[in-house]
Amino acid sequence: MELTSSQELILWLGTAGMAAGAAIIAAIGFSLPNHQRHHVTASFFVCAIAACAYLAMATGSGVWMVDDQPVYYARYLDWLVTTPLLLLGLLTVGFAPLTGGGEAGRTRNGLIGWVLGADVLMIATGLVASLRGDSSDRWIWYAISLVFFLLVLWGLFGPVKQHLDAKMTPLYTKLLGILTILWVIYPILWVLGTEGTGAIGLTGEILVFAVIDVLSKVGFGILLVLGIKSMSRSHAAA
Ligand code: RET
Repeated sequence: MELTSSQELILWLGTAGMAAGAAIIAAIGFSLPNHQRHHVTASFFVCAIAACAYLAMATGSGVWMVDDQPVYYARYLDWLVTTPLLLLGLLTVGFAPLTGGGEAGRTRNGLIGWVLGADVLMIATGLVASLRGDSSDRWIWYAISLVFFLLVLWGLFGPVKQHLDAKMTPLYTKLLGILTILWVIYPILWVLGTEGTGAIGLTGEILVFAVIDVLSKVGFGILLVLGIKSMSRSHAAA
């Protein structure tokens, strides 16, 4: 499929935005104390992976034609890996340090399994919905994906909140609020875009996805590492 020049430009800007985000997050990481640097890795790789996915799309790959509509499966491969990493980054910020050994660690792993498992299914079933083309059963897959999305949010707003570190709770709550607002836009855009009802055209869809992708990866990652940085500063001062 031939991209129009404005579609190609948006995808190149997306590539540049993600690459710049990875570089900025790495740079902030180097200013963190050693024991806090692990907070940077997930956010860095989220942006690095997305930069590669955007580069693939800008250079014309990562797309299949289904019922005469382009389906950018590269997005879903990106999301399949980056959304679990985003969630893992958020959980790492929030969770209290483990005490009591054995059972507490297993409970923690169970919660991670819940949130990440539901998230992977949300993206995988969303990809199936996209590949169903004009077939009306795509809405069944869409509904299944939506159920798993709600399970992700339930995990993050419910059980995970009982395992937070008191001093990390404000940062966790702020990041979770931002994540929820940004992530809710995806299923809405899917309905409006070419894979759903076609109310907005392909260029509009590529543009809005690029903007929310950059906000939910670069913006979210920068806020996360800056949040950690300001907390380690205030603890050093205390
Ligand atoms: C789909 C369509 C089916 C229903 C739902 C969806 C949700 C997608 C989400 C994606 C988040 C992506 C992020 C990317 C970062 O760059 C698959 C669109 C519920 C929530 C955060």
